Amino acid sequence: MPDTMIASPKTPHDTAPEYDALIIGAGFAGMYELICLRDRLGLNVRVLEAGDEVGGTWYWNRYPGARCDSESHVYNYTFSKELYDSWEWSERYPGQAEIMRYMKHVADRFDLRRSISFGTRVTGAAYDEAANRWIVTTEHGDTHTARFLITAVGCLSTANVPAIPGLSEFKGEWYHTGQWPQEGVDFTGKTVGLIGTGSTGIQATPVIAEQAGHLTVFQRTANYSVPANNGPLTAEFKQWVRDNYDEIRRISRSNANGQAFTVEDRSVFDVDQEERQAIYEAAWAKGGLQFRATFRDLLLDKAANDTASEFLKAKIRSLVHDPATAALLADIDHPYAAKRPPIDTGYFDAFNRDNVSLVDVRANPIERILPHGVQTSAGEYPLDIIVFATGFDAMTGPLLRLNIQGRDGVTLREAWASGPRTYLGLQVSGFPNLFTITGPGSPSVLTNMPVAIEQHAEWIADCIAHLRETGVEQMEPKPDAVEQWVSRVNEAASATLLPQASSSWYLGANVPGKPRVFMPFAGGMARYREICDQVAANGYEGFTMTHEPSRITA
Ligand code: N01
Repeated sequence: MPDTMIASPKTPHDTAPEYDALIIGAGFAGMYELICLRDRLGLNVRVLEAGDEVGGTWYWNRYPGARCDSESHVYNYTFSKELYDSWEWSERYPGQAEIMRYMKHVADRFDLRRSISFGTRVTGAAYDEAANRWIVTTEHGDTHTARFLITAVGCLSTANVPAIPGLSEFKGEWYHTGQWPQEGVDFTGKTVGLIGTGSTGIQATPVIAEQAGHLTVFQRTANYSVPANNGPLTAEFKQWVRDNYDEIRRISRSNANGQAFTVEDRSVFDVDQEERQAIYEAAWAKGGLQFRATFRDLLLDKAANDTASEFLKAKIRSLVHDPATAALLADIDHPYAAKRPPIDTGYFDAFNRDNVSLVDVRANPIERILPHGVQTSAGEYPLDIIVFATGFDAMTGPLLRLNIQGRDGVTLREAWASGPRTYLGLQVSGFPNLFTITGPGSPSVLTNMPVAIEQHAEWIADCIAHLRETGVEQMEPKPDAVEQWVSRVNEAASATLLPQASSSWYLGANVPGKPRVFMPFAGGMARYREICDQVAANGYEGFTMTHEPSRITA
């Protein structure tokens, strides 16, 4: 038989479905990137999603009390006025179930599901240099290939379950809030332990307390919280939202935090003690994250921050009846808002209930999980259910667990051994044609996420359109552009009080062994948008573009 007749055996990659772009994740980011690439650019796109529905963080985080801390009228897409007009939120802060309804509404309206493979967790992604394609492997063992790979995996999607000895022998039920069972958990009459007092633990505590026989909250780091002051939206407010789409969009896109409010342009020290107190009281009564916006120097000057911090600690002491519990809750070791500031509905009040107690696991650490409870250095706490509100391996965790391998087989884990290194949070040197929506080094978690997501998804789509128009096959950042951006991210953080919270997940401090690097860009969303636009306008400066051989001109 002549050689030419011998068929070479097919590798699984030869038969893998080929796409122009693969997107990992069908939350806010993946859904919008799909709209941008499939419907606007006409690309052949597939989204791979581990969950059985769209929704991303809202699909997984359905713990009791799960609710958005951004106000509903800014917690949505704004790319389409028709979409905006087709939806009406019911509450000031939308709950998890309502956000899921919104996301399903978007999926239906744009016919997104036909391009999404649900129940498909990505387990690996390797760059094939010769073919200039990404080969993506899923948990089912199948592969998909694409020229462009876009991660839309969120910043807070890798649950951090602490490695406490004995957990595997626990005879009761245990749950992490970020992997909550779809069918819910019945706490009725149960003795429940909740570990963690971040935004999640603070949202869940009052709701679980209402159901449980007894709830013990295990607190390692005390936290500030401002009342959400949630409630149903009035018909008048809903009309105002409808009438002010342009203005709401303009404000949220033109400030540092992506919210529909701007930080007041005054220093804490521009006003006297009495006026300052009145400003804080008004902000407390209004509720929500706006408390942070009362003065421009709250996050810049420790002395300024101390005034807010003292106000909030005094509020805790006034709300909680038992002085010892109040003292423990108010024993906060970091500046206000240096960690992501929680907002709550009845968190501190919950400690006035007879069935709620607080345990200090900073002074008396958890030593092990027993078959029927938790043991700290001070004693044993019998429990039927343990809730881990212990947060996430934030920002880098969701990307590293994809097992991404770039040029020359270098893994992302190796490239980021000392912390994440990106250009604009969008691309990584040595990983061509890989884009990371809201990646480390972008403002992401320091802003209202849909605003950050829309900017990234649109920038990436515009960039891919440019690559196709100009015959560029391969794009990746230059090492010196990455170097400069990493320095800029550090400088932006150092100009604020943010790095002063030593237990902050912004720094990776909540995960043992994780490099301590301040991960998001703290220079503000509006400034960041300008930088990205300028980079594009300057011919994507800082990136290496490799053209198709036929398109290279002398
Ligand atoms: O997680 P966290 P989260 N033993 O990391 C404690 C977003 N979010 O899920 O500070 C004992 O903030 C840990 O203690 P410490 C929001 O961006 C958004 O609450 O490390 N305790 C801390 O108290 C938020 O910031 C919404 O000392 C342990 C807690 O667990 C982010 O998600 C709603 C421990 C973890 O707090 C993460 O919030 C909710 C251990 N071994 C959350 N390990 C929205 O509104 C950890 N802890 C959209």
